[in-house]
Amino acid sequence: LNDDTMSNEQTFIAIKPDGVQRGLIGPIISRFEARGYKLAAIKLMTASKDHLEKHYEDLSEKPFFPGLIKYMGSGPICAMVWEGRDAVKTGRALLGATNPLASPPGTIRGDYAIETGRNICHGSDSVENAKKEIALWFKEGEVQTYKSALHDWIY
Ligand code: RTP
Repeated sequence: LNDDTMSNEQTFIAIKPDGVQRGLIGPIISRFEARGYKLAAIKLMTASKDHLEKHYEDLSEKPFFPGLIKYMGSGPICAMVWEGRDAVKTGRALLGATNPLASPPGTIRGDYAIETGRNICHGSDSVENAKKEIALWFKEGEVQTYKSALHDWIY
């Protein structure tokens, strides 16, 4: 049994509107659960333009920014916090590459997507950004702390 701080690492994972509308919430959640991560928060939310512009503020100068904001606001997003050892880096590995065509089969994008502009999911790219994103998408009290049955068996 190992209680190091990395096993408490949290990442923000979102299923984008195309992923929600295609019925991929279940399969995506299953992969994080099967790998041994613990769900700490989840909600469906249609995000405002202002909220999405904050979420993607680092990309505001990119030519695809307006289209990205429109796509992300086109329907509900499934916002989640997943917790466990190395959750940020391994979460990105489970999602695959930004361009789904560059993402091998076995990854979420490599199995379910073919367009960068419709790549069904988002994952934080650093621990620092994960903290920012979790604070943007969730209020205090919406992120749960509990000991799951996984704990004794995965760690
Ligand atoms: P995300 O933040 O959604 O997890 O994606 P990422 O880190 O893998 O990629 P990033 O470069 O941060 O881009 C954010 C999202 O913008 C859309 N995008 N479109 N048309 C384009 O060239 C283009 N490039 C990026 C994608 O939806 C990407 O996930």
